[in-house]
Amino acid sequence: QAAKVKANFVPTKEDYIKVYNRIAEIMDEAENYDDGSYGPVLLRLGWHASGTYDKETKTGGSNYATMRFEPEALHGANAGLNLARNLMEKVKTEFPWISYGDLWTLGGVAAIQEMAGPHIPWRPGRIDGFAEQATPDGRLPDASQGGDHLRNIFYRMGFNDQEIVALSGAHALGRCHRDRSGYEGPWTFSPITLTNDYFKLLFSEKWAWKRWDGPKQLEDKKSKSLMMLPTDYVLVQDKSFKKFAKQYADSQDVFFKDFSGAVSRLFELGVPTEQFVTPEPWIMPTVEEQKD
Ligand code: DDH
Repeated sequence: QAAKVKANFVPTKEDYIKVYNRIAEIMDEAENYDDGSYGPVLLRLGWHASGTYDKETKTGGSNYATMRFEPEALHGANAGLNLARNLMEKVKTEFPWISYGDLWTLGGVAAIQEMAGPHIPWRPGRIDGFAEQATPDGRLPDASQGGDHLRNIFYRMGFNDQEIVALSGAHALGRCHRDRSGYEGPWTFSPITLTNDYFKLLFSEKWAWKRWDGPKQLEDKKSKSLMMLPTDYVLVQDKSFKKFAKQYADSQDVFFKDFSGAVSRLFELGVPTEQFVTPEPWIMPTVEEQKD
């Protein structure tokens, strides 16, 4: 594979925009899949590749794309992400010069931006690593747990309460799949458009434990078609989390601003600064913006 890459080829921002555009195209080739877009599952790939970071040992994170290797590929939290990795593999064959870490995080950026979210400042520089650099199981959040667990997991990555809440707003997108996580259903009525509806619904709806044979999850009493995980519901139970959740329910602009900052940082976890090709992250234009 590497032999096919011209030795002196140094990709520019324009080259990365081409990759972004190809990802955006593939995202839409999903007529018969879920809600009509692969965007949500691509975002989940970028997040799970990054969210393994441990600031104490400086291990994990998006640098080495170790989810390519077993056993990390088979960790319970990553169930279903083989689909997203396979989609990204198509892009990789067309642009063999991009590293997997850059590709997967750029996929997350494209997913958010093309699903009407804010710009996510992003820059390339991640390198492909080895199976030995893979992280142990248990670094990603467990949806059945409470506030202490959320804090343990996200403080380990270096995030604070506000960032935990902002990042969780990603659940405005996508859905749970019985055959992946055991949970079932979407969080919002518009799962392929990023909005602050996740926070609005947490406050506006009455949530009750779903009566079923699956894992403990909540459903909205009115439509019975939406869901919340125990870890989602904690955001309106815990006083500190609730304050930020209310701010985001009240203002999509405030949510977008904080979400953009937190995701940008999330996607850079574990990448030594000197590896980045530019001191300032780029703003990648959306497909729509490129038409102007
Ligand atoms: Fe998540 N998430 N996530 N999540 N997540 C699931 C789906 C999606 C948790 C558990 C689950 C974030 C935080 C948390 C997305 C993005 C992000 C599913 C369902 C579970 C379970 C998987 C399936 O069955 O297909 C928990 C717990 C947390 C937490 O404790 C905070 C964050 C921070 C993000 C992010 O992107 C920044 C997205 C998108 C999905 C939808 C995937 C899909 O296929 O649709």
